Amino acid sequence: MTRFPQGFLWGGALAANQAEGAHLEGGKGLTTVDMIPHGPHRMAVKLGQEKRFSPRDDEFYPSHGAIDFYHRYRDDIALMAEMGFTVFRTSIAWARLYPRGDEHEPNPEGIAFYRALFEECKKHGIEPLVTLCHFDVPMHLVTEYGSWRSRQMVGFFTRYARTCFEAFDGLVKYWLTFNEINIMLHSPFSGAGLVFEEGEHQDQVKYQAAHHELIASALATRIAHEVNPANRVGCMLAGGNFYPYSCKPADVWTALEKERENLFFIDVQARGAYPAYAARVFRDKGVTLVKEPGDDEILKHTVDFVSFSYYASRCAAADMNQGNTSEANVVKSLRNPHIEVSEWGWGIDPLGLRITINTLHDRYQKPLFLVENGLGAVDEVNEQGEIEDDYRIAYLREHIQAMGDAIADGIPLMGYTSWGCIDLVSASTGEMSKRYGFVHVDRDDAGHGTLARRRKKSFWWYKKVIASNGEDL
Ligand code: BGP
Repeated sequence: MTRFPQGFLWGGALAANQAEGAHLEGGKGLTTVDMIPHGPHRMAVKLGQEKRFSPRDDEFYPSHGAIDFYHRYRDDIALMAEMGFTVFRTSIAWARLYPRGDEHEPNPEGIAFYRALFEECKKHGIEPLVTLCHFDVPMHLVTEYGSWRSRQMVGFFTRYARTCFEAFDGLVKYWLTFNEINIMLHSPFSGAGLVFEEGEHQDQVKYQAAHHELIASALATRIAHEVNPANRVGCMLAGGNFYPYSCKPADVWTALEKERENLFFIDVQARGAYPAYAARVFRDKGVTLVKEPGDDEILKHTVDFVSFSYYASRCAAADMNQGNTSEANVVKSLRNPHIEVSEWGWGIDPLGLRITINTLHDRYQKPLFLVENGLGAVDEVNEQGEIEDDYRIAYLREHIQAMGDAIADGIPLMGYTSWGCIDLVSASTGEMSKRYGFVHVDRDDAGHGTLARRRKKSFWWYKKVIASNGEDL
């Protein structure tokens, strides 16, 4: 039986800051992620607890070189085409187009780079799916304006978004505004460029910044439709349902609250207004939102589809101190005793994907796009020079099966881009040894290696999956 519809988009995903490298080439400015070092200070910087306004000489910054996709994208796209990709998700580095973020005119070299990249995709019959902001705010906007604390960011972002829609019109049709927008609550510097003063009311800062991002996202959606009505714009959620740790009503309630915290952004982006529960949540947290007249009208520009990442489901209880916890994808969760975990403690739960897809569709009634999913694992190159990543194949097989089940549940799913189709820098650890790819890259955690690309066993497997439109798993 055919489960995946004709025209279902198959491919893989990466992000500029985790792949391109060349962090100061082509006129690019420094971004938040270029300040996040590998090593002991990493977490404090990501949380906005330690100020970093320029890189230090004695530290290693994985984004600066990454996998050199900036210079090797032609060969890399050819590998994706060889697997039969019909979609390729990447992001535009805002600071390649606007190095400081507040210029009036874009940097032509940045536009030329992405034009060439998207043309390369099109040459191979691959549809680009492009994230406008994937964890990389230009640093000048952080130091000068306090990043998304400032309402002025709305103007900077929409100017940048318009530039993208106009410059790449006819090449790119599928757009995402902010990657994993909900992650800014958990990782405020890497998520939104927020740095805190000691003793500051962090929730106030975060939710005000969130409001600015939501306004910017709604305006960008409107602009995309004005520039070309064929444009399709999505929001992007760090997904994975919260299960109650037990059937105690208090645990069920906590899971519901966590779920709402997660879905808060998407509730606004997909339904066009703040959800009913927001007022009480703001009251409890002591948050007072500053809105401008007309904001509620702006928010009515909803997205065309809902995209999301799914790595793991999560568990919550009224008492989060019972049992073991995990921080899969930076969201605190109790360890679910009923499922296996990856080497990094991320729960492996394919049925959870079907549950998440069903929940999102019941709630939003919009087409869905799974734009990140995969298993981060250590790969060994054997004596024959091969990488037998059967564990990755097993993970992906089960999750693709779950996607097929959700389609059989009647849910419109547009496509699937597995995360890190070529090995890249891990967002959480900054390391290369946490690999997701079908293609291996010779680079280690300290940035050493030839950068040579090598097809893994999963490469041949995924090629077969795509060729059979998801039937031959
Ligand atoms: C998501 C991010 C990605 C990516 C992925 C895997 O949060 O959108 O950028 O990296 O998670 O996470 P990690 O790299 O930490 O394993």
